[in-house]
This record gives sequence, C-alpha cells and structure tokens, in this order.
Amino acid sequence: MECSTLCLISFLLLFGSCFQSVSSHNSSQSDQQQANLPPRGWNSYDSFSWIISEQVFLQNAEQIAQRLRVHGYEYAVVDWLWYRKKVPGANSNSLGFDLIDEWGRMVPDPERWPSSIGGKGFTEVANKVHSLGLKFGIHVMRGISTQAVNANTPILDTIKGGAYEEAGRVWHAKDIAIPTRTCAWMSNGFMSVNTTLGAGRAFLRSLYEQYAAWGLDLVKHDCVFGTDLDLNEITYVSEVLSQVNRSLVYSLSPGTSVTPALAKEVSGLVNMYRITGDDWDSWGDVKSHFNISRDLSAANMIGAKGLKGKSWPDLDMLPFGWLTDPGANDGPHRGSKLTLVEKRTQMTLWAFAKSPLMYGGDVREIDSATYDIITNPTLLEINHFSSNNMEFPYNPSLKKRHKGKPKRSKKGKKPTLSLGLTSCTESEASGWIVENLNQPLERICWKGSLENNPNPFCVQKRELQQHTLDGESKYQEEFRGKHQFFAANQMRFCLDGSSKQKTTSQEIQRVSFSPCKMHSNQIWELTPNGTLLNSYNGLCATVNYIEENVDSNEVRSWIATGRNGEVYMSFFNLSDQQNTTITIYAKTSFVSNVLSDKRISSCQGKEVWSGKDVVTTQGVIKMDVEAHGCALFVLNCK
Ligand SMILES: *[C@@H]1O[C@H](CO)[C@@H](O)[C@H](O)[C@H]1NC(C)=O
Ligand SMILES: *[C@@H]1O[C@H](CO)[C@@H](O)[C@H](O)[C@H]1NC(C)=O
Ligand SMILES: *[C@@H]1O[C@H](CO)[C@@H](O)[C@H](O)[C@H]1NC(C)=O
Ligand SMILES: *[C@@H]1O[C@H](CO)[C@@H](O)[C@H](O)[C@H]1NC(C)=O
Ligand SMILES: *[C@@H]1O[C@H](CO)[C@@H](O)[C@H](O)[C@H]1NC(C)=O
Ligand SMILES: *[C@@H]1O[C@H](CO)[C@@H](O)[C@H](O)[C@H]1NC(C)=O
Ligand SMILES: CC(=O)N[C@H]1CO[C@H](CO)[C@@H](O)[C@@H]1O
Repeated sequence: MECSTLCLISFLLLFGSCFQSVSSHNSSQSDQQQANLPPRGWNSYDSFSWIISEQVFLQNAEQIAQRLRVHGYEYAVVDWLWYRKKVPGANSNSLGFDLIDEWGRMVPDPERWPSSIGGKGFTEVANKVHSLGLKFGIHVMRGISTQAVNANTPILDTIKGGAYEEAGRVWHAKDIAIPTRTCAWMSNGFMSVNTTLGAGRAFLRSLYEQYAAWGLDLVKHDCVFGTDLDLNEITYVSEVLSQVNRSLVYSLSPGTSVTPALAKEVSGLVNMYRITGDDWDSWGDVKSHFNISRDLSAANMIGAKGLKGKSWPDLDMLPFGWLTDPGANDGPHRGSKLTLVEKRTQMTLWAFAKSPLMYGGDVREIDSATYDIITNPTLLEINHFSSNNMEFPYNPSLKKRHKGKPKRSKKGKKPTLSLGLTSCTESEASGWIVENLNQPLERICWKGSLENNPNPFCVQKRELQQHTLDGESKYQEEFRGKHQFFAANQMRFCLDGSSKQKTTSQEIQRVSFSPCKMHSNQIWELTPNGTLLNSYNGLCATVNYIEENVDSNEVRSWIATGRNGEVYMSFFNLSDQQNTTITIYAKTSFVSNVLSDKRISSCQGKEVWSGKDVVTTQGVIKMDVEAHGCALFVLNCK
C-alpha cells in the first residue's frame, strides 16, 4: 500500500473515534497550581557538564532574562555536581572531592560558587536569579553521598533541632545508607537511604527543607527513576515538598526504560519526569523519542495530576547551539551536531508532546537559527496551550513488538532478542517459569521462548555467595529468598537490571549480563506469579523479540487542537535516507467536526517552515517532507 492510502485511512480513524472536545486555557484558575503548564527554561548540563561557576551561570541567567524570558523560558537550572571541587583528579565519578556540611548534606564548591561562603548555600544565587524575573533550580542525586557515609556524619533532625535521636542514641549516615544500592551510573557518588527508618526520612527532610530555604523553585532529582527507580525516596521527597513553605517543581531524571505503567506510579507525586535516557545531539536520539511520546500521550499522561498541580512527561533538554560532551570535565567547545531540519523536528515533537522545554546550549553564544527555532511562536503556543495532543495512528495495521514468541520475519531475518524492564504489575511481566531438568542448578526460562525454539531464553539460578563484608548479616537479611542468575555458558556474568547511564539511542539493551558482584541490581526474586523482580529498582525483567526492518514506522504524524479552535498537524519523516523527499497526504473530508458539531469539508492555513499557504483540494492536504524533517500545519477547518 502506498503512503497516501494509509494516511487517508488513518485520518478517518482519528477524527472518527479519538477526537474530543476542545478545552480552553483558564489562566485565573491555573496560576494557583504548580506546573500548570510544562515548565520552560535552561539547564547547564548540555553546555557545561558539571563545571559551571557562579559567574558563568549568572551570565547565562542574564541572557535568559533578556532574550528568552518573554518567550516563557523562566527556569535557570544548575545541573549536577555543584558540590565537587574542580581540581586535578576530580571527575563525574570520582570519590573524595565533594563538600559536605556537618550533617552530611552537599554544599556548593566555594571556589566555583563564592556567594555560598559562610553557610549560605545557594541563597544569594537564588536571590539574583529572582531579581532577574526568573526562577531557580538545581540538580541533586539520590539518597546520601558516599563521602557522608564514609565520614559517618550525624543526621539532622529539623523538627526537634540538633542530631536525630531515637531509641536512646544519635543516628549517623552509616545507619541509614544502603551500600548495595549505589547509583548504578555513579557508583562512587551516592547511594539510597532506608526510608523505613525515622533517621532515613529525617535525612531526606533535612535536605529538601534546606533546598526550600535556599529559595529554590525547582529540584531535579537524579538516579531515582527509570531503571534507577527508588519509589520510596520519590514518595517521601514528594511528601516533604508538599509540606515545605515554598512551591517547588519536582522533576525526576533520567527515564531509561519508562513505560506508561511506570509513569503512572510517579506522575501524581511529581511535576515532570523524564521518559528516556539522556538526549544528546544525534539523529538516533531524536528519533528514539517518538514511540515513548506516542505511548505516554495515548495513556493520557500529558498534563496529568501531579504534585500540588500537574505533571509532564519530560523529553529532556534541547541540545542545540554551543555544547560540551556527555560527562565531560569541560565547558562548551563545539556546535550541535544536529542539522537545522533535525532541530526543527526535535522541537516540533517536544512541542506536540507538551514536554518541558529546557534549552541546553550556552545561552551567551546562541546562534540566530537556534534562537528562531526555540522561540518559534507556533511551537511555543502548541507546547503550552494545545490539547488533545496525540500521535496520529498513521498505519493501523502496523505490527506490534512480539511479546513472547520469536517469529521469523518474511525476509527470513532472525528477530533480535531484547531484554527489558517493566512495571511488575503489567501482565507481560509474568513470563518466567522454572524448568525441572533434574540438574543441580535450577533454570528459569522465558515462557514465550520455549515453544519450537532450539535456543529458548533461560538463565541459571545462583545462590548468593557468602561475603566477609562489614554488615554481612544485614545483607543476608535484605536478600533472603533472592538470587543471582547467570547465563549457562557465561558463569562469570550475572543478569544485571541496570548498569550505566545510557543515552536514548542506545537503549535497546536494557537488561544485560555483566560481571557478577554483590550489588542489588544483580539480585532478583522470582515471585510465585512468574515475575523476575529486580532488587535495585523494583522493576521486572521481560524478553521481547523485535523484528528488524519494520520501516512502516518511518512516517509519523501528530495532531492537537489550539485554544482558539485551530488544528495543528505535523508530518515527520524519520527515514535515514537523505536527500529525497516524500509526499504525505491527509484527507479531511470525513472529519466529523467535534469543534462545532459540523462535518469538516475543508481546511486551510499555513505550513510553518516553508511559509506556504495550504488548502485542502478535494479534501486532501499534501506536502513533501525531506528525510529527518517535518511539516508543521496550522489549519482552520470548516
Ligand atoms: C476559570 O477559573 C475561575 C477560578 O477558578 C472560575 O471562577 C471560572 O469560572 C473559570 N472559567 C472557565 C471558563 O472555566
Ligand atoms: C531498612 O530498615 C528496616 C527497619 O530496620 C529493615 O527491616 C530493612 O531490612 C532495612 N532495609 C535495607 C535495605 O537495609
Ligand atoms: C512562609 O514564608 C513566608 C515568607 O517567608 C512567611 O511570610 C510565612 O509566614 C511562612 N508561612 C509559614 C506557614 O511558615
Ligand atoms: C516503535 O513502535 C513500533 C510500533 O509499536 C514498533 O514496531 C517499533 O519497533 C518501535 N520502535 C522501537 C525503536 O522500539
Ligand atoms: C505478581 O505478584 C506481585 C506480588 O508478589 C505483585 O506485586 C504483582 O503485581 C504481580 N504481577 C502480576 C502481573 O500479576
Ligand atoms: C545532500 O544534499 C546536500 C546539499 O543539498 C549535499 O551537500 C550532500 O552531499 C547531499 N548528500 C547526499 C548523501 O547526497
Ligand atoms: C515511509 C516513507 O514514506 N518514508 C520516506 C521518508 O523519506 C525517505 C527519503 O526521502 C523516503 O525514501 C521514504 O520512502
């Protein structure tokens, strides 16, 4: 079938069944709610990694105030490791270079953040950012730092004052830290705290009350979501933030392997949450946001109820303009590798998916083409004020990923095995079965791979080994009834639920085998209902078989309604073949006009990038779209 035919069918389906009424924005109501609109601003990570200083940060803030504030960009956010000394030997996973206070809380590096001297933290930076008419945010990691644990600092009790005491003793960092739950991609940096302990909760409270006292408007909490899930910590931090005397946007990061079911577990607790690994300036990263955005919009997660207001699936920063590299010890030194067309495609998807928009490049060096894209009035209008946003079901007959049985595709290509993680409540997760082989080692297999398959996917159970580590008995208690699993032919390698921080384009392998070690991301529990539950993140392992060469996914379309009744529509061509264009058609004559209870017979308007006038001729809209590009229509339909 040709594209044109498919588009016609889809358009009919869309307007026939999915379209609902237009809701208009009510600003008097909205202002009392937190994150009523997707937050918009700038984050220092893409251009400065961790090395930014107060002076450079405030220079960026001034530029945001002068050039971007009027377009709704209002948050200025310091990303990670602001407490790390920038000296030889320090890097993003070094140990021993961080500044902590007497209660084990992170303190800004005074060399880079001189206004923090004298125990002022970020108070003065927040004041300056506020005086520019902006809002201020910082990035923080999960739990407690390894340095605080090693120093065994006492825990502050902010309710009674002084050190936290319970059961007749003062509690310290080592009492609350969980050393088998270090952050998988910053193993030397931070680990979870035990939130069932009063002292564990007191520690988290002492952090977030301090952030509120510093005058923050946003906190980006890292290594607690996606494959790094720590739902206990998110839940408690959300509770503290709901009680502090300040309105803070609560943001989670990163979002590797997020599913709609997992999003539903956190959306009510937060205001924005990442739905992918880190996004950088490659086409693969842009492309890999389409499926998850489609799935979250279909699950009605865009603008769902959140902490004291709404919550937004977050597609990550916009890595345009003047950038650094992932995890670098370096500031901006190169331009974005995305082409102009790819930047438009990224910004258009981010707008239709109503993602928070956080510019990533050095604002002082922003080029005019980038400036024009991130301030495009149509996209910013869609991003804040459109409704009914959804991916247009372009090809209804599209094959879904096989959950279970491997099939040979028509071309005889072997399907690719993909290990994944999903919320344990999804029925898909109950796919494991114990095989009775009368062998000394028990095997467990993915049910769906057993039928007619000479190479089913199985792993072998391994008892947890005795360790002579400090606190051995505690470990054994924590991991009672749990196991490691290794591949039959690779006994040194254990099934690992989370290894390192991944960029979106490398996300296919979500669970992998890595050298066995005593860390909760390699420890699993086989539950009676056949789920394989990971001890690090509480997610469950799945096996999928993906057929290669499914290229009918290469045309995507999104649609949304404007607050004045206009229709926004976008066609994307995700093909990797360069320098040819396709013609995409959509027919509107079938549209039962839910906007005005009339049938739509014609639409007219503009294509934004070309500025061309478009009208439906014989009920059809048509546009050439180059590879990696998109067409963006603003239509009035009658
Ligand atoms: C907007 O919100 C205000 C305050 O809640 C309410 O009084 C008003 O009726 C709302 N208007 C619309 C059009 O919903
Ligand atoms: C957390 O503390 C509770 C209460 O003491 C204890 O039962 C539990 O094993 C601890 N969890 C971990 C992971 O250490
Ligand atoms: C919250 O902070 C404001 C401004 O600092 C203060 O006026 C107000 O009394 C505080 N409210 C509470 C409940 O502490
Ligand atoms: C995106 O979704 C489609 C349809 O569900 C699926 O066929 C395709 O494999 C998915 N792509 C990726 C990269 O997961
Ligand atoms: C399997 O059982 C666990 C409790 O052991 C439960 O939390 C989970 O929702 C169940 N999953 C399914 C898919 O039934
Ligand atoms: C695509 O076109 C551009 C200019 O239009 C040209 O520089 C480039 O070499 C072409 N690429 C291919 C693969 O033909
Ligand atoms: C599905 C589809 O029509 N994709 C097109 C996207 O653009 C490339 C390159 O222009 C075409 O070759 C594809 O056919």
